[in-house]
Amino acid sequence: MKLFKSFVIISALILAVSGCKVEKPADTDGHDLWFHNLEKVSDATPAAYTTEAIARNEIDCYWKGSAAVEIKVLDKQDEALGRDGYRLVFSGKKVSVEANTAIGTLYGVYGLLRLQQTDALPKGSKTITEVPAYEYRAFNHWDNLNRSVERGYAGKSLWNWDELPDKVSPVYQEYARANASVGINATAINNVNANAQILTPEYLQKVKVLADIFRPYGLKVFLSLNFAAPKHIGGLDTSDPLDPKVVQFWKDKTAEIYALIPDFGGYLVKANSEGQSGPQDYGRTHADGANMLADALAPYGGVVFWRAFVYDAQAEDRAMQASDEFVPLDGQFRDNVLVQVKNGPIDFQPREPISPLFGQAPKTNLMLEVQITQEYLGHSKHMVYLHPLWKECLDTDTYEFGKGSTVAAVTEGKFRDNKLSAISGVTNIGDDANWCGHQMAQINWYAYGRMAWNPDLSSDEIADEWLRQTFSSDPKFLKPVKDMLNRSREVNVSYEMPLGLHHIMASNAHFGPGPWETSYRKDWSPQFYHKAGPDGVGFDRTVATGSGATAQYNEPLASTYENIDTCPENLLLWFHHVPWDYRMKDGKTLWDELCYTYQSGIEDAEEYIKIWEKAEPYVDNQRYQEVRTKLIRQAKDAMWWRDAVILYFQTFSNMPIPDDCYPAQHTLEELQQVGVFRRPQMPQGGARPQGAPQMPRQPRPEIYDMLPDYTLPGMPEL
Ligand code: GCV
Repeated sequence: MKLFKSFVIISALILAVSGCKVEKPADTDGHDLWFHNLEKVSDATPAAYTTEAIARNEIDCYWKGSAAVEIKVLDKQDEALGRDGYRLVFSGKKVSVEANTAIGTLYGVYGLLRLQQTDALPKGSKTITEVPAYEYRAFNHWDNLNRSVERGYAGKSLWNWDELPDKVSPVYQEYARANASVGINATAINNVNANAQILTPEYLQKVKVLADIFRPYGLKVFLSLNFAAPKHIGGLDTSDPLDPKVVQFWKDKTAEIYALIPDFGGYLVKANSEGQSGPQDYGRTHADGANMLADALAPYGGVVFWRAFVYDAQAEDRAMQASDEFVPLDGQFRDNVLVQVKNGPIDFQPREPISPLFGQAPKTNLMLEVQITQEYLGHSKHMVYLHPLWKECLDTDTYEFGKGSTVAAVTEGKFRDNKLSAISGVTNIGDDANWCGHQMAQINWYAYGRMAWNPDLSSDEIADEWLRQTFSSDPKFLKPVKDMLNRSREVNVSYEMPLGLHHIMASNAHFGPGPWETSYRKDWSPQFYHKAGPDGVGFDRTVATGSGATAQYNEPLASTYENIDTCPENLLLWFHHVPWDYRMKDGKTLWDELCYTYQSGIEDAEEYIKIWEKAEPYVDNQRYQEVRTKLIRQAKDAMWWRDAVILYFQTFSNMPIPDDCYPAQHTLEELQQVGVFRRPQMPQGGARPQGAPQMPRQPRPEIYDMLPDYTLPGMPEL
């Protein structure tokens, strides 16, 4: 008996130890996104292509609980739930999904399945109420009609315009379902650098097919419009928003769209920005342009997302321009216009302060635009979880209406009578099998949706949800991989643009370092932003000696940024021009701090590889290998960034790289060659020379062939 007991104990111990050995999951290309771990319990198909039938079918196919699930559109409207909110009532052997609308119940069904998949179902009776913070939770596709995607790194556009309207890809429905599952309810399907062709009858028929597919999933179509469409496709000789013919053109066009798509969302507009036409071409204001479109949409309940991303080459400080142009227009926009503001005042850099406009236009419906595609954060080559970046912006206090006027509160409309509210994200989706180019970039799609629904969710909570649904809930996988994701934005800042440096990437492709580059437009030139010289580095935006941008913030932010001693060090070089030997709070010189920050970024990127290798047993081979290959590349790119930026700055600082940092592997001259092949150097501020080549928008595939190879000092075995 004793012997038997010992045998049992030893066997249990062996089992416990070999418990580390998990069964290797089957390979996947990642196309099933965060539905990956949903197990089918039935092969039922929806009874009809309606929201109600889809909601029922999702439960029939995937609900594993023993409790019966009732899905109920409330007879008596519950104001607290609004249009999209839902309630999950758990009681005994029943779960009730309740909402005011069918789409509310569908969100509730996805909410319930998420609780199931993340081991978060309540044990006893409980009621969970969920109401989205924003009315419009929008996607912006920068997809062109030829299926290229501006700043897209995941293949071609999903929309196959040549095949539409006759041939319909199953991907369109998969896309709508994925969006509904995280609450995204609006999608502007074409590039803001818009081709007016999208508004022709031929294209509108194609758009209608997409809208019909998206409708049961609660996804409204928006169109980006070209402000010059009256001239381009309307046969008019002007696009002046105050010209009656132009007003009529937009009224007719809008009526034509609503006849095809009764729940059409509205227009997204980039006007008088980066060469796009706009009301200013006719001496009119942004408000004139936006209001004219808003009036055309108003009878149908449509809205205008009017972008505040404006700047021109002559300004002393690009960071000030959106405020300079839009603050004087505060109070002039119609109720159904939302002014769409990028999170920072320049352009989706790895770190920016908030756009000051969030705190300066109390009478305007302001909405936040974030970028999900990683234009400046390593494209789909680098693993960067972006929620911490977005959350930093949402949580920043503008102080506009006193303490607590965070960007989230302002954009949610907490201080306005008009409760119209919206948020936009520039997608990272293409026709790649895994949708996003990088398996780990799917988290940014997921996180965007969850954030748009609930801006209070933490990065950690969202990463936890996503990893459990997409990979594994095993703590040995979950904890280290989640930690790695949570740190990844800060790591990216460390190896690309630390301490407030910005816009020092190689031009055009916006990939890799290019601090030495000049451009025929000074505001596209990295040197314009870092201003490195023998006296130091950084953009002086103080009122005392610089551009005065700090004054665009409300107190106490303005003085905090103005004063070098109180300015957060992670934005130091954004607001100040700082001597190389300036003493940082930890006693190091600015130069050493820069070197050590880059060094930490490289070491962290190297550590990702080790963490991922330990996660190997929990991940199918296909996704494991794909991610590992990209992580190796990312760590090498971190070295590349460091070498390029530090060696270039060293020509001004004349200070050594500290001995305990990795030595440079390549010379500045070698690295500058990479740049030379990518972009001809042009005199700063000069005009584009006649016949100068128009450089490609995307990185050339051979970029790594031009780049000398890197070894990773912290990873000798690679
Ligand atoms: C769609 C940046 C990007 C452009 C983009 C623009 C915008 O400048 O590089 O590709 O154009 O932002 O947001 O309109």
